Amino acid sequence: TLDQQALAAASAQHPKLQHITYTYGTAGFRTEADLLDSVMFRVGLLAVLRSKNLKGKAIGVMVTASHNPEKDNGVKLVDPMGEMLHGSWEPYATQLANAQTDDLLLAALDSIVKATGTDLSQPAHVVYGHDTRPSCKPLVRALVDGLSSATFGSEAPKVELVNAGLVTTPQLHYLVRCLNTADSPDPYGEPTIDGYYRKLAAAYTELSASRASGHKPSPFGLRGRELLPAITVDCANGVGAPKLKEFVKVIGTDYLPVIVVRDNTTTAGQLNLNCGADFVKTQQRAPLGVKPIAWQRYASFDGDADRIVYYYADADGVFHLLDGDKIATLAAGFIMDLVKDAGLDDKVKVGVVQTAYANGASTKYLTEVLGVPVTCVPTGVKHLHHAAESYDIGVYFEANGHGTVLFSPSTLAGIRSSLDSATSSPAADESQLAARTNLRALTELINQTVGDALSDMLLVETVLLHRQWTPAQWDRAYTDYPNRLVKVLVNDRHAFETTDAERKLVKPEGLQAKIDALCKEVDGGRSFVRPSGTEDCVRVYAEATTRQAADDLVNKAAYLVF
Ligand code: NG1
Ligand code: ZN
Repeated sequence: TLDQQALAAASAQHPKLQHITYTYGTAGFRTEADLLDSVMFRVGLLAVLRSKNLKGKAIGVMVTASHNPEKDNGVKLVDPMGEMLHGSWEPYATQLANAQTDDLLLAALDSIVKATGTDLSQPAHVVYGHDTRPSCKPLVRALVDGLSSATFGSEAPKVELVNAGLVTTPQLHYLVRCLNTADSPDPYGEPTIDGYYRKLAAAYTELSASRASGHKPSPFGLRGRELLPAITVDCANGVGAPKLKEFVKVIGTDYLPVIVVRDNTTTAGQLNLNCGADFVKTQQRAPLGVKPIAWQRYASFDGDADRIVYYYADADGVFHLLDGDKIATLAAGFIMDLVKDAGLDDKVKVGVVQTAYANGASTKYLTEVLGVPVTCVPTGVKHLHHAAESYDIGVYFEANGHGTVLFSPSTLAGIRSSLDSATSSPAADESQLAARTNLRALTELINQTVGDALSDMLLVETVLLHRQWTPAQWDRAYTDYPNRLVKVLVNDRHAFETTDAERKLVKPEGLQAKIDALCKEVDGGRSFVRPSGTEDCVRVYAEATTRQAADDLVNKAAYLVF
C-alpha cells in the first residue's frame, strides 16, 4: 500500500507548475531546467515502480538534455538491458508528471500500480547519473527526493540507490546492463566506470595490436603517411571531455593519441555553444574557432557523448562531413568483410537500419555496392534499435551520428564457439582465426546498449587503422546527394500524420500528392515532411542531384506546408 501521508508531504516540496503540460517523448522529458523540479521528483517515484514491476531489476535514470542549450535539461529512464524505457510505460511517465495536485499524484500512482500489476512488496534498485549542466545539482536532489520517498509503506523492502554521478549517457546505460547481468551466464561487464574503460581499452588494444601484427602498435604509422597519429576531438564542452581524458589515461596515449578540444565544462554557457556534433552536422562546418589541418581526422561528440560525427578539410580548406550514414557504411563494410574472412558468412547476416533522413546516396551504396539489406524506420533511436535486433548483426545509425551495432545472442555465441578449437568448425587457418578473434573483440568494443560516442569513435579508428585509410579515403565510398533540412513553424503540427516510416504524409489530405509532383520535376528529387517529436515544428527534408535543385525543392515543399 502507498504511504499516503509521507508521500504527499514529500511531494509538497516539489509542487507542479500549474500551467505546464509535460510529455515523455523520444528523448524523455526535456525542456527548460527551471520547469523540471516536480518532474524529477515524480520520475524518481516512477523509476522505483518500474524496478519493483520488474522484481527488483536495476533501472537507470539519466539527467541530461544532450545537444540542447545549457539552460535546458531533461531526464530519461533506462530499462534493465540498457535500452530505452519500454514504450508502454511512457504514458505513465506523462500521467505522473501532469498530476496537478499531490492528491491527484497519489491517485495516479495508485492507478499505475494497478494497471501494471506492480507488487509493491518487491525490492527496487535504481542507478542515476547526470551530465555537466549547472542545473543538474538541484534537479538530481529532486530526483533523489522522489527515489527515497517511494518507500510505499514501512513494510516494503528498501530501495537500493546507486549514485553514478557525472557520467555520459552511454556509461549510465552500460552500468544498468552490467548490474542486471552480473549473476547471469553472460555478464556484460564490471558495473563501474573503470570497468567500462577497461573493457573498451582491452578490446581496442587487441584490435589495433592485431593490425600491427607483432609490432608495438602504432596506429597509422604503417602506410598512412598522410595521416598524423592523433585525432582531434571536440567534446562540446560537455561530459565527454573529462570522460575521454579518463579513458585515454586507462588505455595510454600510445594506443590512442587524442587532442581534446572544447573541453571547458566549468565556464557557464559554453555547453554545446558553437561546437559539438549537432552544431557540426546542422551547420555543416567545423566548430567555431577550430581550423582543421588538411586531411587529418576530427570528430565531435554531443553534450552527453552519445553521438559522434567525423570530418576533415581538404587541401583547399573545404570542409567534408562524415556523418552517421558514413559511419554506418564504414562499419557495415568492415564487419561484412570480417564475417566473410571468418568463414561465418553463411550463418551470420549483416543488415543496416536507417531513417528517412539517411542520405539517398548512402542507401544506394549499401544496397547496390555492399549488397547489404537496409531497413528504413521512423525517427527515434528506439525504432532503430528494435529493427536492428532482427538481424544477426544489425548496424544502425541516425544521420546525426547516433547509433551502434547489435550482435544477436546466437551470433555472439556463434562467434565465441568459432574460436573454440574443440567445436565442429575450428578455424581453417591463421587468417580465419584472426578474423574470428577480431570479430569477437568488436563485440566487446561496441556498446550494445545505445549509441556511444567513445565506443563509436574506437570502432571508426579500428576500421581506419585496419584499412589504412585516411578520412578522405573513407569518404570516397560515395558522394552525398546535396540536401537541405528546414523547420517550419505551423499552427498545429499534430495535423501532420505520416506513414511508410515517415516518408509519406497521410494528413493533411492531398499534400503528399503535391510533394510527389514537385519531386517528379527534379532530377533525383526526394522530399518528405514530418512533425518533429522533440520540437514544436514540422521538418521538411529534400535532396536532389544538385545543390540548387535541393534548395529549390525544400523551399517549394516548405511553402506547401506553411
Ligand atoms: P525530431 O525532433 O523528432 O526530428 C530529433 C532528431 C532525431 C533524434 C531525436 C532525439 C533529426 C532530424 N531529428 O528528432 O534524429 O535524434 O531528435 O534526440 O535530426
Ligand atoms: Zn546526446
